[in-house]
Amino acid sequence: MKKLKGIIFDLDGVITDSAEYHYVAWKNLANNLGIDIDRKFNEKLKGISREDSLERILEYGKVLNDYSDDEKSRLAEQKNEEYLKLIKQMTADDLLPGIYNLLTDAKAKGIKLALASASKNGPFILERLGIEKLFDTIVDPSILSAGKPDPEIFIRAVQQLDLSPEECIGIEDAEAGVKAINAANIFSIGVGSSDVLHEANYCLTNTSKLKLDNILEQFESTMF
Ligand code: B16
Ligand code: MG
Repeated sequence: MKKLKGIIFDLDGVITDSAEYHYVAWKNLANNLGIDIDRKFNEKLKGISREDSLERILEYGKVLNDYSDDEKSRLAEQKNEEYLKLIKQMTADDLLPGIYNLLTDAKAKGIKLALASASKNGPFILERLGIEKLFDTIVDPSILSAGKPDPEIFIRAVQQLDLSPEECIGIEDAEAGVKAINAANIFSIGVGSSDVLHEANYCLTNTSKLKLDNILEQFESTMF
């Protein structure tokens, strides 16, 4: 029988709802530039790096060519400053439902845990949430040559865990993230709307449904 040896977690929208803080910070920045973004557009920013998110917003506002690289760096920094102010207040209470139990249940079974987040603020957020010690490894997004939906971040997570893709599952809330997990040949779990995450091997509406027993049952019974 297949044996699950590693779980690779996305951060924003899976472990904690920092996706909402990203949205608030980007919306404010975009408004200052005369661009109005809504939640539907924001779906396209989930899992996408800070720099690429800014490009997408400027493109959406049809002003991509109006900014130099230096100006774009400053704008990205400005967004991050506002985002940091929002996430500084985070505590263990900000863990999404079911996540702490999933992490500790997996640990108790000897399953290794990795973080595969596009966020450069990942280690800081894990610390704020008090769960950094539960993770065996964190992929550093600054060394990636391509972001999600490219599979690189998940391939690196598997390597850092010293496992193979078929021994792992990946959990994501973003369309780009599910695509990245699938392209890495890892069993994918999507958390959120099945309209957005229909490519996932297993889709759940929210994190409270992420129970280790269910996950093991799905993983073991799916031909992969
Ligand atoms: P930062 P994930 C991603 O994290 C977010 O979904 C995305 O909205 C954000 O732009 C990206 O991290 C970069 O974050 O600005 O903190 O480096 O979903 O891959 O955990
Ligand atoms: Mg996410």
